[in-house]
Amino acid sequence: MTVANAEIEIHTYLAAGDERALADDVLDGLTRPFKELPPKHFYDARGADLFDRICDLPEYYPTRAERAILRERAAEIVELTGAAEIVELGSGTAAKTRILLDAMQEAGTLRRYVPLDVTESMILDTAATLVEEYPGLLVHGIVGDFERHLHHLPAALGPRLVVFLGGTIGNFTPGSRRRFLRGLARAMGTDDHLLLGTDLVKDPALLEAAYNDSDGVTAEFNRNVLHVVNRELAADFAVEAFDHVAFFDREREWIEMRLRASSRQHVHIGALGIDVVFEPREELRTEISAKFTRERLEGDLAAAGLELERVLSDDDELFAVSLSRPRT
Ligand code: SAH
Ligand code: AVI
Repeated sequence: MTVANAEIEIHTYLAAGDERALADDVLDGLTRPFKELPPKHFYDARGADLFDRICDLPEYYPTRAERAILRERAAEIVELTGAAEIVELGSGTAAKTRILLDAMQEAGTLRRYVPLDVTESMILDTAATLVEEYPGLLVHGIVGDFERHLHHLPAALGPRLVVFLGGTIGNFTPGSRRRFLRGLARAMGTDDHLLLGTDLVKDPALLEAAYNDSDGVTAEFNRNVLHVVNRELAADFAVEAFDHVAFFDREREWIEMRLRASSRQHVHIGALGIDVVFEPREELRTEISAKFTRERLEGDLAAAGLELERVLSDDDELFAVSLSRPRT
């Protein structure tokens, strides 16, 4: 643990770079018949910067739509929940979270912010900035994996709003998504609420444009995982030999991102002592981003033991933010 000052506590549950977890995922994912890596490895400092740039792209509507919902409904959310603290999973730069923190400050309930993210620099920067912006705010930052470290959340200081924004829940496959939500519901108290951002099913052309931006930022973000593997595991991916692919799977209703080898690739992964071959046009799946209908959302929350209280959407119904609480 690092205690920076009286307001800030930072707890780290990942070893530097978390090479071990990356090594396990790479060994498992690149030796399968259909190669795959989990999306959490996009987010080193460069990946986090690229994601920030994605959020500002004209094609990437989720951030704007979710921000509009929060601006419109933050006061109502705070009144309904009486939240004294926010626990944020995959907090990133906490850009939209400030809308909620402002509303809590306005209501006089704000005591603490508990961000949890795999990217240490994000947690450190956010903690330092927020204690300046909100005098008296306590920050308990957790550098960790929300799939493995929820049991390290501190005891609540009062009614808690657990926020999981950006549609990151869509990056789980459906079974893991329900398992994760169930674990989350169990970690919540009866006075707590979950505020969950979910991207909605819509015109495939709009969806596909959001993941194939004209500036190629998403392509760079996608390829970043190969830079991470090269650096952390002494691998020699020829990064530019992999093309960005993103398409909407209409049956499963999710966006799928892949990297496609433009020619035969032979990759040595030094830290694992293995060699991996990609045939020409062979693909590596790097992310799914599930899109939701009201039924899917209700089904997932109910299966997790969460009772849906509100579904808030933007004028164009591009995105939804739902409020739910553990069923008693
Ligand atoms: N909540 C922000 C950021 C979304 S990007 C927003 O709405 O804009 C996804 C964030 O989740 C990144 O900051 C990434 O580092 C983090 N993340 C991804 N997988 C994670 C995991 N398994 N555990 C913790 N954080 C994770
Ligand atoms: C963080 N997550 C919800 C984003 C998404 O849309 O699935 C990550 C992303 N991938 C490509 N663009 C943005």
